[in-house]
Formats: sequence, structure tokens, C-alpha cells
Amino acid sequence: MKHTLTQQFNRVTEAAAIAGFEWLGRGDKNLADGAAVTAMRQQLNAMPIDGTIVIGEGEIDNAPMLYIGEKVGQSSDLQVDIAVDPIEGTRMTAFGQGNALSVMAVAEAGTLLHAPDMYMEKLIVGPAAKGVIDLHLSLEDNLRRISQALQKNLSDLTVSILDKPRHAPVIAALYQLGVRVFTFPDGDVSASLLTCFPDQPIDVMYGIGGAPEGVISAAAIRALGGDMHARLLTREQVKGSSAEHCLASREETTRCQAMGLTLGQVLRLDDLAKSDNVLFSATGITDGDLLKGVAASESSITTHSVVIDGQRQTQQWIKTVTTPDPITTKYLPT
Ligand code: VTB
Ligand code: MG
Ligand code: MG
Repeated sequence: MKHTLTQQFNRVTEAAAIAGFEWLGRGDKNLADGAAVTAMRQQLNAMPIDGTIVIGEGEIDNAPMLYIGEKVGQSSDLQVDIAVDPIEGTRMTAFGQGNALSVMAVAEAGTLLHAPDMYMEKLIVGPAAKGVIDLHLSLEDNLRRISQALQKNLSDLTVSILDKPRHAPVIAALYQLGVRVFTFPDGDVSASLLTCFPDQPIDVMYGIGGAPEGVISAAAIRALGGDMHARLLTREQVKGSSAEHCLASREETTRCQAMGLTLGQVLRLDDLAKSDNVLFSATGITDGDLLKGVAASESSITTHSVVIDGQRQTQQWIKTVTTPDPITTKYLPT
């Protein structure tokens, strides 16, 4: 990706974060999401790319979304796959909680997993444990292999996991094994990335979250040299067999078949993000472990972002102070 393009891609998550921030603490997830989606779409459509949204978030909770298969950008010969989550953490934004981000991954066309918006089981580690994970094996076996690779005792290993009722048995088993467990209410993209930063205490991220978040995380994990295995799961497998969940699962299964995906198959990092020419951009909406959130004053708005470039092997940590447009008084990074 060209350097100027990386800056433009960062503006996409900046704009979405600012738009979402305007709905911070208003108790309405969909209004926040809708504003961020609109801002993201507007910015993407102004870019010199021929982009395809390969996976987007929204179907699971019927949120407004950038549609899977939607074309974005001013037509150009730069064909790219884009995975988006305009607000990763609509609940956190609506209720003023920490760790909400706007996130996006961009890669050469045909290299990001094209999948429906459904659930995904994820096992993620940093560079020091690359190559030792295998989702065909039990979680316990994986943790033993990881602790060996990291030359740590199991009791010194820290695993992060979404604090959801579906994970209660896994969390209990993790305590039995003696590993340290960090639970978090929402936002597994941030938790996934933290495995790749040596100054962070998390060694492993495990659990069932969203597939779009999984593909976006995979792009960053690839660029950061970590490793990831995943498995697509139906709503019924994750949430139980009510009539509604069974119907959703049938649709997910049909969509997977149409996209050439086999349910239950273990997806490796290469299946999720095939190319090193991959870019990840995130902007904080609320203060979190990865990034600070948007901060507004009378005269300016400040955002914090990270852009990770797999090809150039760079991380840019960007603080942007924007003043409002004097006519519209809107904060739109251009
Ligand atoms: C997952 C996770 C996200 O929402 O999608 C989760 O990947 C939804 O899980 O990071 P439930 O449907 O069980 O609530 C997030 O935590 C936030 O978007
Ligand atoms: Mg979202
Ligand atoms: Mg999300």
C-alpha cells in the first residue's frame, strides 16, 4: 500500500470514530452505528480504490451496515478487499463504557476471507508462539504448547476471553488448569491485538466472537507476526436451538455454502488473511487498552489511532487534532 493511502485509510476510521462519538452515552446502539457506517462509507467512497467489502458487521444484531459485497471507492486499478467494523463495541459506545474502537482492514483483492457475518471461534497468540497453535487440538493442549514455546509455566500464562455466558465452562476449566484469566465484557479485536505487543500481559486470546472482528483481527495479527486459528460457527451452535436461532443458522449455512466455506473447518491465518500486503487501521472511540478515545473541546476534537502496515512492517501511532469546519461546524477529517 502506498504511504499516502495508509493515511487516507486512517481517516476512514477517524471519521467513523468521531461520528460514533457524537452518540456516546445516548443509550442507542443503532444510532451510533448508523452514524459511523455513514461516515465510513463516505470516506471510503472518496478514496482512489476499487474496493469490495468482503465482511462487515451488522447482521448478527440487525445493525446498519456496510453490506458484504458492497463496492466502495472511486474506480481505480487498485483492487482491494476491505473488512470493516465501523463501531467495534456499539454497546460500549451507547453506554459510555471503555474499549470501543472503529476498525478496518484492507488487503489486495482476493486475500481476506469472504464470509457471512456470523460467529467465529478464535485462538490467537503473539509472534513468540507462532506455529504452535492447532484448533484441532483441545484448548488445554494448545495452552501447554504455547507455554512451552514461551518457556513459561502454565501458571504464568495469561489468557483473555470475552465474558459471555457461553464461555462460563471454558473460564472454569481455565482456572482449573491454573492459568491467569482476564475477562472483558466486549471488544475482542483489541484483546486479539494485545497478544502481539510484548509490553502487554496477555499471551493468548481465546473465545467465540464475531467473524468480521475475526477477519479484521487476522489482518493485524498477520502484520504483527502473530498467529491465529479460527472456526465459523452457526448461531444455533453458539446461542442454543430456539426457533429464531435455528432459522438464522440455516441462512448462515446456505450463505457459507454459496461462498465455498465448510462449516466447522479450521481456518488458519493464511485462510483468514493470505497476503502480507495488508493494512489495519483503528481509532479509539472510548478510552481502552489499545487506544485512547475521542476527546472533544469547544474548539477541537482529538483522536488516537494506530495504522499497522504488513508490507512496510510499521506501526504508526497517530494523534490527530481537528478543528471544525467553520460553516457546518462538523468535525470531518478530510
Ligand atoms: C462479538 C465480539 C465483539 O460483540 O461480536 C460480540 O467479537 C457479540 O457477542 O468484539 P454477543 O452476540 O454474544 O453479544 C463484540 O464484543 C463487540 O462488537
Ligand atoms: Mg460494530
Ligand atoms: Mg464488533
